[in-house]
Amino acid sequence: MKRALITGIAGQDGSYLAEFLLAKGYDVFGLVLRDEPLRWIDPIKDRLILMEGDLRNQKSLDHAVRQALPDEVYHLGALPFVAISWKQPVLTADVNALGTTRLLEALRSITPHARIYHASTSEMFGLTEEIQTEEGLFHPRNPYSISKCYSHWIAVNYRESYDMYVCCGIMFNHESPRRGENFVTRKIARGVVDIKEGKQDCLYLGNLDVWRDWGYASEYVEVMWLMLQQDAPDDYIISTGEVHTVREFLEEAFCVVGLDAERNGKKGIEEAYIRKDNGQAVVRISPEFFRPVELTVLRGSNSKAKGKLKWEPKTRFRELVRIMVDYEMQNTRPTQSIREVKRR
Ligand code: G4F
Repeated sequence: MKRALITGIAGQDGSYLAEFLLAKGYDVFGLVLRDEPLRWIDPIKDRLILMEGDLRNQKSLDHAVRQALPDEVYHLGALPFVAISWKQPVLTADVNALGTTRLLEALRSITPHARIYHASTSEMFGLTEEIQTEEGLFHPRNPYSISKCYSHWIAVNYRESYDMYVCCGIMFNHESPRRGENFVTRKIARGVVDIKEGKQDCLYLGNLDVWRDWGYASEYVEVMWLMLQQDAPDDYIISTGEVHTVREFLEEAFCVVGLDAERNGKKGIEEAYIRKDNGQAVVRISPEFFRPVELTVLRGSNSKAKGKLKWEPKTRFRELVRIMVDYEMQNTRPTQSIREVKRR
């Protein structure tokens, strides 16, 4: 039986990957923070070997690697929220950049032959309107993506310096019902369902006219595994190649729940979406959700992954919106106060 170690196992990608590897017969070890919510891995918790650890603590990583003695390592643990990274730039760098280095150091000294997947991100491309390939230049525009550029390059450097099998998956946005509630897709999916069910009056959003290449997270974990089954390590973009705006996601979500609302006012801070049946505003724009610097378009070419790994995404945009909204409709929540809703 192969042994896999996953950092960030309790998150969206970690939980899908753990299910995938268990189905393949792996012994799956996972690193979790003390008091981390384990909701998504709860159904499979008894089949996992969970270890407490923190990417800021070298000893805990050494211990986890010694316990797991992994054949494969999936390094997904990170502080992933772009907007928060401006508020916590030092913590972001410590966890994402130095945390990766600490993990690589543990692996280099304890299991140098383990195959390693590193979760890199499309955010590294930053200021660009082009469709990106693996050769694209990086121009990161926030503390999160700057920390990720460091962790990407240190991962590449361990491959080149020590001949370790390290692959970087440059992941474009990938979403699912397990997405954190602060990310815009989940926030919209939850919000429109709560509005439809009368539990929330209005959803507050930021810039609706940014374009993202949104894939379905549950399909993206297979390709992480595929990267580690090749003859040689390499880096790959993982994306759909298709872009849509936040506005399109919102309007599609309205369609799925059957909410008839139309835009009122000029696009931007003054606009609102008004419900046709009662004239109430169901979406307003709030400056607090705008970022100091925005990435207008992020779009990736997945040709290399298609060609070399024989992988391609199946779930397209409209289906993804439906999956996320359907999940919220089937998992209803108590009514929230307006203050709680605005804080998200
Ligand atoms: O859902 P988001 O917060 O994701 P973002 O910033 O694109 O980052 C995600 O994808 C990256 C891969 O490209 C990962 F590296 C990263 O870890 C994370 O998984 O925001 C998407 C877009 C942004 O342009 C944002 O300005 O939606 C816009 N937006 C508009 N209103 C909003 C909101 N974003 C959030 N979170 N909340 C809003 O109310």
